[in-house]
Amino acid sequence: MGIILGDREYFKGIGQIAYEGPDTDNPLAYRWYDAKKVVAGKTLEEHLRFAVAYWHSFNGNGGDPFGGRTHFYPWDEKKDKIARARDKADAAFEFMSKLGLPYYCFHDVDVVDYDGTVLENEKSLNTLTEYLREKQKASGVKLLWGTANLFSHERFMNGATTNPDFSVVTYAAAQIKIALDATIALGGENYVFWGGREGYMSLLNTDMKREQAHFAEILKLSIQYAREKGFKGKFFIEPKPCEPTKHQYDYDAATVIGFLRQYDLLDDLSLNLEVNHATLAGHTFQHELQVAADAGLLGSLDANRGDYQNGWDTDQFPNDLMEWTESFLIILRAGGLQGGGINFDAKRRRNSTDTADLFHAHIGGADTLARALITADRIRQHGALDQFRSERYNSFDQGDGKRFEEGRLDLKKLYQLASENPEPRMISGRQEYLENLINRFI
Ligand code: XLS
Ligand code: NI
Ligand code: NI
Repeated sequence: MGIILGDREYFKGIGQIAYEGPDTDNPLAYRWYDAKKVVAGKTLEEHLRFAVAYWHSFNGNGGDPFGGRTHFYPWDEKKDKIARARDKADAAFEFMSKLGLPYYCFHDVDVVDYDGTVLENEKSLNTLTEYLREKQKASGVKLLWGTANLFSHERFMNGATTNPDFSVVTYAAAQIKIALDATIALGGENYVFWGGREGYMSLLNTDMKREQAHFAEILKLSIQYAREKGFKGKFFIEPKPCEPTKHQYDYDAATVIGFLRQYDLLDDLSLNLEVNHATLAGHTFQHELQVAADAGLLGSLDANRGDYQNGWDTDQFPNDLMEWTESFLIILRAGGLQGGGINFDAKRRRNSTDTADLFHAHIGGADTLARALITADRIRQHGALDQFRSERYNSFDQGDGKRFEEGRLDLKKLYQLASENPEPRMISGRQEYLENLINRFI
C-alpha cells in the first residue's frame, strides 16, 4: 500500500524495496522474494507470511553482557514514554511498509514501557493499541502474533506462571490478559507463549511438578478468556531448552508436545519453532519441524540462525540455504504452517550500526527463505527424493509388513517370520547420493 510515514522520515534515503530478480546489482532489492510469484499453488507471500519482530528491530540496542548500547535510534529520544512509543510505531511502520513485508509481532513491553502499576501499564498499552490500529489500517501491515514479556522484569526472576509465589503468578496472568486484549483489538492472528523464565536454576529449591501444573493452568485460563472474547486465532508455545534459565520446561518440540498432551491442551495450542532454539537443544531445525509436523502441530516459525561455534542464542538473520531448503521440504510435505507465519526473530550484529543494515538483514533473510522454498518445490517436482523415501518403506506396503502396520500381527508371528526367512539383505540408505541430489537444485 505504499510507504507510511509519521511526522518525520526515519529511514531517509531508502525507498520502497522491490523485487528486481537474481541479477540485480542493487543491494537494497529482493533477488528471490517476489511476493506474487506462485510456487506449489500459492504465492510466496501466502507461503511465507513474513513478520518483522518489533523487539529486535526497534528496541534491541546492540548491547551485550560486556557493553552497553551501540544502536542509537532517533525514535528513542523523547522524554514522555507515550510520545516515544508513538515515534517508535511510526518508525516501525515506515520500515515495514518500505520492506513490503505483510506482518509484525510484538511483546507488550516492546510497544510501550511498562513502568507503572498493572492498571497504568494497561492504560499505556491501550493508548498505543489505538495508534497501532490506525497504522495497520493505513499500511495494510497486520499483526501475526502478540505476546507478553514475562521474563525481563525482576519480579519474574523466579519464574512467571511457574513462580513459587502465587502473587507473582497473578501478575503474570494480568499481563497475559492485557496482552491478549491488545492482540485481539489489533486483529492479531495468533498469540505466542514463550516461557523465558519458566524453568529452574536448581532443583534444590524447585517443585517441578507443581510449577508445570501452574503453567498448564494459566494456559487453560488464557485460552478460555480469549475464546470468550471471540479470539479465533491459534495459540503457540515456543520451545527453547535453556537461556535464561538453566533448564526450561519447554525444552524442545517433543517435550512440549508431551506436556500439551498431558494437560489436554492439544486442541488450541501448537508450536512456534525457532532455528536457534532447535540447535541449542542439540537438534537440527529440520528435526524440530518434523517432530511438530508428525504431530500435526506445525504452527509458526521464528526464523534466525545460531553460530556454529557459540553455544547461545545469537539470533542472527537466516542465511543458510541448505538448512532452509531441507526445512521447506518438510514444511511443504506437511501442507504448510497452520495459521502462523515466519517471524524474523533475529537481530543485526552489535557492530552493524547503519540504518541500512536493518534493511540488508531483512532483505537477506527474506531472499534466503524465498530461494529455499523455490528450491524445495523444484526438488519435490523432480520427485526422486520423495520417491526414494517412500520406496524405502515399501516392505510395509503389502503382505505381512502391511498387516504389522495395521496392528494385526503378534510377537510370536514376527518371531516365526524371522526364523523362517533368511538374513535380511543390506539395503543402502544412500545419504550421499541424496545430499548430491539436493545440491543439484541449490
Ligand atoms: C527468545 C525468544 C523470544 C520469543 C518471544 O529467545 O525467541 O524472542 O520469540 O517471546
Ligand atoms: Ni523466538
Ligand atoms: Ni530466541
